Amino acid sequence: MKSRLPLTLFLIAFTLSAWSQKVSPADTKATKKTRMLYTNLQQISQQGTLFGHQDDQAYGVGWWNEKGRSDVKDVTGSYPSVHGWDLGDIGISPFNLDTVDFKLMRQWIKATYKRGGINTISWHLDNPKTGGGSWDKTPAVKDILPGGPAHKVYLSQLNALADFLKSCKVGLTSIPIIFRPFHEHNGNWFWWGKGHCSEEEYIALWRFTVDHLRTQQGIHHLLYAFSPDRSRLDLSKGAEAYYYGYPGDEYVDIIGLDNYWDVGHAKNKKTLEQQEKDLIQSLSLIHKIATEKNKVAALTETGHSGLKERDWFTQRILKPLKENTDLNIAWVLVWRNRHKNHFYSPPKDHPAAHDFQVFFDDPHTLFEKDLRKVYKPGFEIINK
Ligand code: BMA
Repeated sequence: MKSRLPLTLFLIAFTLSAWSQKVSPADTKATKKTRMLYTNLQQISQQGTLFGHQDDQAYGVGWWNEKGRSDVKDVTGSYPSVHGWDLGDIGISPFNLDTVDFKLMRQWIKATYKRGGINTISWHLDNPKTGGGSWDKTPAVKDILPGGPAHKVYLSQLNALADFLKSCKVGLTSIPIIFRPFHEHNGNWFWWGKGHCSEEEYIALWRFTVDHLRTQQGIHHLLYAFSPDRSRLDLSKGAEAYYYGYPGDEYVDIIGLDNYWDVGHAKNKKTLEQQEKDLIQSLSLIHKIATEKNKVAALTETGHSGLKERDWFTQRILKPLKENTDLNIAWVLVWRNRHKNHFYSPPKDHPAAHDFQVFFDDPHTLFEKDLRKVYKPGFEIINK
């Protein structure tokens, strides 16, 4: 009889290599559902790209807090699959910096989870030293670290954030959340940004924050997203530029990027072709880093305010993603629809709505309706 040894060895090696490539969260105590979400995000990124929208259920162009409404759903019939929220002003006010009621936000986070969508939270944290907003650039990072004169103030803000995150539960299950603090830190517009603290201080702040949430607060339902801003990232320097402020692999799950620059930013004078090349280069950079580190890459913020280009979604986002399916970008998230001059997904009847429908119909883009079981083994893509 022919020996089956080579086949058995091959199968063992194959299983081991598949196993070793599976991502696992930086938090070794991450909950089962958080782990599942992370592995599913990795798989999703190999098959398509999720679509995300900030504050999608809270308001849109010309409406505020209408049950079940969403500008994205008004056009496509589906909610986005990724829902962005922001905890700026938590612990200080019942409303976030953009006047979203935190109680309602919690309900929308729960509803999203129950429908099978994904929640991600950013934090436009007020300057703990001055009480001014995130854009108050008075240097503060050094002073809020342990031993610093404003450490207590920061701790109380962080603990308020932790209380909210802990309250995001359905029954006994904590809802997995992608947490994206201190974003765009390579830019100089926030108090945690470049020029207002040293790189070491920024890293210390990130690590302190994550350690505190994990150890003191016992929070294990978070995936952590790191997201520098493309406009301040020199692509010719590649990974070296990306790693400015990188707190370490034990502190990051999502290799993110905010990129409004290569998708038609008003100040970007490069040709469309060059912008597209730069976008692809920037996504290929995060893809490469994520692959090397066995993590997941995402375009954590993008968009074109006011959508003056009618075919922005298909030409600026879908085309580059479809032509480069090996980029493995788990999601793209566009910013909020505040009013008729500040919105990123087209309201119904807007000239860009038809193109957004085409974007939605494309098999590559994944909305909430297209997904099942993102928190379970063997997630499924349906409807496409
Ligand atoms: C900016 C704008 C602001 C908002 C901030 C935080 O891009 O939308 O109006 O306060 O994001 O959401």
